[in-house]
Amino acid sequence: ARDLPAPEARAMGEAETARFRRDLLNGLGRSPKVASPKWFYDAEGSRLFEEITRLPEYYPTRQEAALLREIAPAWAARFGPGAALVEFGSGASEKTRIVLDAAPDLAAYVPIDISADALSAAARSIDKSYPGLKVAPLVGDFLHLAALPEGIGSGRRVGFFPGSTIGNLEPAEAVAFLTAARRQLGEGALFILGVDLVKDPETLVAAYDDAAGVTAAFNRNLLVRANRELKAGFDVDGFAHRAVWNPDASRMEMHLEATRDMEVRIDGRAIAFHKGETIHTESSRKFTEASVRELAAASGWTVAAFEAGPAPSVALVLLE
Ligand code: AVJ
Repeated sequence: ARDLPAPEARAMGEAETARFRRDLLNGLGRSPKVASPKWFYDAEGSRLFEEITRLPEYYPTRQEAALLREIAPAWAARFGPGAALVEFGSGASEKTRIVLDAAPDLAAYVPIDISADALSAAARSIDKSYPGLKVAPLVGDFLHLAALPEGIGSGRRVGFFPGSTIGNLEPAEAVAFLTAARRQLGEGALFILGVDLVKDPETLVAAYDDAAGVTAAFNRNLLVRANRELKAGFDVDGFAHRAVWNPDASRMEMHLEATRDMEVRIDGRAIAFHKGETIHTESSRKFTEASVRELAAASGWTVAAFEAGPAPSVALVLLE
């Protein structure tokens, strides 16, 4: 049975727009200019991301789903009776089903997502397929976690954070998030973490700069969204998509590069771009087993299992 999202969820629209405006203006006021990848995911951005996950070059989703299918039964056997699965940044929930299918004794599922629309669609579809499961969606930024909903039972809480979304966070943010999640999930918690692994730069760059241009559209959609929601004046075609491997920070970076000098007005403010200047829109950190173990240790978790799949490799990590 599904709890309807709280009525506040819809009213959050305006506050969310205000946060987007403040955050974007703040990021564009810096040097070098930055924007947070969390603003990619309006309806169109979420649709484009789903399209990315089916691209031949974008291996992480496919590789992770295959690996999860293999290991989910063994890991689910550790959940115990009446457990609750808490998914951070739930999105389209195809991977959720792999875990739910492997864990028939699960009592509750708590998807958390910043997009109220994506969240209620996903919650509805899970609710339909798993009638005995209590589905309790939570609208919000999983980085600034509200309390877990009531009535999700007293079993073990299992965090679920697949898709290498942890790679979007700065190292210190990732530690802060995993530390907060551990506190929030409480005594005896488990946490299933998906990470992408370091590999040859050609494979990595292709995954973020696909031949069909879907990732470029996904990146530029940030400007489209700003134009629509903030009445910003971006000339979207004046920005080129760039995907760059940064070996020192062990991360893929996406940038939007101004192809000429220009001035963009947002909210009465004029923001100058010179030709070649970029907005750094996303970092996707790539891990090694050692860097995952370091991250876990710094966050107070123990690595109970580390499973890497076949090339192009991603890994799933069970934390306790
Ligand atoms: C959903 C954040 C994991 O970083 O690979 C895909 C987003 N960006 N293509 C990633 C993304 C460009 C994706 N995450």
